Amino acid sequence: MTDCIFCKIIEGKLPAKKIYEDDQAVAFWDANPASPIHILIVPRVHIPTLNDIPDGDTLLCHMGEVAKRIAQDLGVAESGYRFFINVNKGGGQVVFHLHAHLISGNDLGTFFIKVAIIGATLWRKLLSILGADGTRRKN
Ligand code: DGP
Repeated sequence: MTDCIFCKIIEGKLPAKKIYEDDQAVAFWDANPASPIHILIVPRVHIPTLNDIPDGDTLLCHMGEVAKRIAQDLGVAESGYRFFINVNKGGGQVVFHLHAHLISGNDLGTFFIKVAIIGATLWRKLLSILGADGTRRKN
């Protein structure tokens, strides 16, 4: 596929921070990381989505093995990581060259959402105690 960015990365026509490669797959750091560790494991062959892998193909198995190996190399195999594939637009897939995500480390997005929820809850409680939100009954 000439206009596929992952094909171009695999062929070395576009830059990427590669971390692993073999005859079947290439792995590189995600350009828009969701966590401190965010690696994409990409088969060399252009397959648009998971749905396009023929039954019985061992490619997915190999991608899992690559993920395990990278997780070990990066020291997160024991502490833990996520390994997943987005499938089609409804599944969050943006690049239509099959790839798996390996994600680990602090999830700052989730952290800030939790802080915001706790902050909003405490703020509502404070307003309620002060009677500033109109919920406190006046005797
Ligand atoms: P997905 O939503 O599953 O299709 O994930 C696509 C990922 O690919 C997304 O996390 C951002 C990443 N990405 C997109 N373009 C590039 C690129 O040119 N270089 C690298 N390294 N990653 C890219």
